[in-house]
Amino acid sequence: MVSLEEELELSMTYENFEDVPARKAASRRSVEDFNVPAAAPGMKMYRLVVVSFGLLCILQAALNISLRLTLYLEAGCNNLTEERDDLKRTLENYVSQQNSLTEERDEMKRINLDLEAGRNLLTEENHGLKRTLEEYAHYLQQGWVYFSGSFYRISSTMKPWQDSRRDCQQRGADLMIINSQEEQDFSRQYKNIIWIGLMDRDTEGEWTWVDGTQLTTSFWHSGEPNNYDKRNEDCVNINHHDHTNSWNDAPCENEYFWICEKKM
Ligand code: 2F8
Ligand code: CA
Repeated sequence: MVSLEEELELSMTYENFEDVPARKAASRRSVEDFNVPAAAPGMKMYRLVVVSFGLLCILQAALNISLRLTLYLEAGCNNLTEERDDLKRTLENYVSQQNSLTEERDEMKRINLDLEAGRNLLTEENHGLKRTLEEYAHYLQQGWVYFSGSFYRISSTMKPWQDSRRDCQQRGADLMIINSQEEQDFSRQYKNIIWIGLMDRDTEGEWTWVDGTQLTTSFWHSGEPNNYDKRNEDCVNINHHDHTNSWNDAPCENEYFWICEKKM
């Protein structure tokens, strides 16, 4: 607040009074007395204007400050909003990248599983081929001959049909089954009489192969099977090698060479 003395001095400066000392004295008295009005109505108005001006200045300053503060806060707020939006975009990018990476990882997992399955298949196939190769090497070393998917072996001794068959079975094979012209032609290269895996021991006249199948394609020699002299000719051999049709029925107890077949 402005003191009375200060107001007086201000009044003197702007209003140019002649009797300054007298007024100063009067003013001091008014200050000292307190109860006595120190200024005239013009002075009051003047004071009011000055005080109002001061208040306006203060108000102006406050408005300036608040305006600047508002602008400052608004700018800060805008910066924060931009930063927040930037962070949001960055976060969205990260999430998007993470989703892409997750998809890539899952795809790689699927490919890996497929590759593993393929490798397992190849490994199994490889083992199978190795076993087959070992088996082929084994039969070739034992003197077997390969023809059209089977190995064949001619015996070096003669035996009845049943013993001949047993020998083949002990070698993991059976007596030869002929079911094509090619096989029939192949069988005729051996010039001895040889047992094959065909018989009608179970039912007379019903010719059956050793794998249980019925005879369909046959290569009987002319006049065969004849159950010659009613001697129970229940087993079949290759007898007439010079003929395409070379088969003959003969008693199973007869001893002949034999031919084993191992299907591969
Ligand atoms: O040993 C039995 C055998 O004898 C002859 O063949 C050599 C008979 N052939 C003919 O009679 C034409 C076979 O039928 C017989 O099995
Ligand atoms: Ca016969």
